[in-house]
Amino acid sequence: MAVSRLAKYLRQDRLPHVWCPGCGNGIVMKAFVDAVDREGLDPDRVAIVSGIGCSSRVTGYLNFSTMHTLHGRAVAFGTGVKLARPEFNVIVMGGDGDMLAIGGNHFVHACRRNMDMTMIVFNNNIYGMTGGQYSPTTPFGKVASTSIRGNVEDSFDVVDLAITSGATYVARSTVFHYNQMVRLIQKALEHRGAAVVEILTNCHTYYGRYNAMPEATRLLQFFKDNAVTIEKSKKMEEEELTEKIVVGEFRNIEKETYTERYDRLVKQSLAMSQKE
Ligand SMILES: Cc1ncc(C[n+]2csc(CCOP(=O)(O)OP(=O)(O)O)c2C)c(N)n1
Ligand code: SF4
Repeated sequence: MAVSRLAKYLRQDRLPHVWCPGCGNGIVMKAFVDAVDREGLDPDRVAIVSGIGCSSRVTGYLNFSTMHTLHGRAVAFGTGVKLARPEFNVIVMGGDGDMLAIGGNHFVHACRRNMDMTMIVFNNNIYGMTGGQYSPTTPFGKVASTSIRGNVEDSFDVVDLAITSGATYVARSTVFHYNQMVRLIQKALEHRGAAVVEILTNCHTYYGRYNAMPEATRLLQFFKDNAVTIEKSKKMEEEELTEKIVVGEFRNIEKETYTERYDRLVKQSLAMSQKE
């Protein structure tokens, strides 16, 4: 059997993975290595950081410089890596719980600072690893193990949150839209500054089972049926957009990054102290 051109990016000795059969995490992982390959990135200059959760286990399988850190702290560790080794392409990956609940503070401040790194949010609308508790992206009314009669909270819109916080590249796709997902991750990897890519992914084991979509394919079908492009969404009424997943590139602007500003400040300070 021909070995995939992407196999070299995986730690074969760590396989098989721990994910449930059909879990979308594997699709995101493949899309990521596909994007790295298409971009021709030097694997020795790629650092990937994750926290804790099913999706965060991704760093165990990826054959780059990786750090599997603490729940919610991946963005903080990623920031440290970027400051220490600015020549690295730093990518932070994690679930909606990890990145937006316990790690929400780090997430918004990395966006605000325009930290030069890519943050990939694996949004399965639930805490998968710990048994299906609701998360900040569980939609209102949906069932989780901690909201058995329906979630009473409104959810975060990850794209809106990232844009409002200051991220300079923001995009959304789903695990059904493989080619789009690869393209958007590629653009995020190319981007200078804080890049956020939200990927809607299936946790059929918990989110799907609690919400009448117990098979992976049902959730993939949901993503297929409910995704609308940004262009199309602009022509739709607000009520028509309920439950729809607007996909595509929402923001892509150029702005000086945190590390660039810091470099400039250091150079200015050195020049000033030499004059004194
Ligand atoms: C400080 C801390 N609090 C709580 C936990 C328990 N915990 C582990 S994973 C997780 C949630 C995972 O959900 P998410 O980040 O959405 O990832 P998923 O498993 O859905 O991919 C929690 C609460 C922990 N490990 N450490
Ligand atoms: S519990 Fe959910 S997120 Fe975790 S591996 Fe299974 S399907 Fe994937």
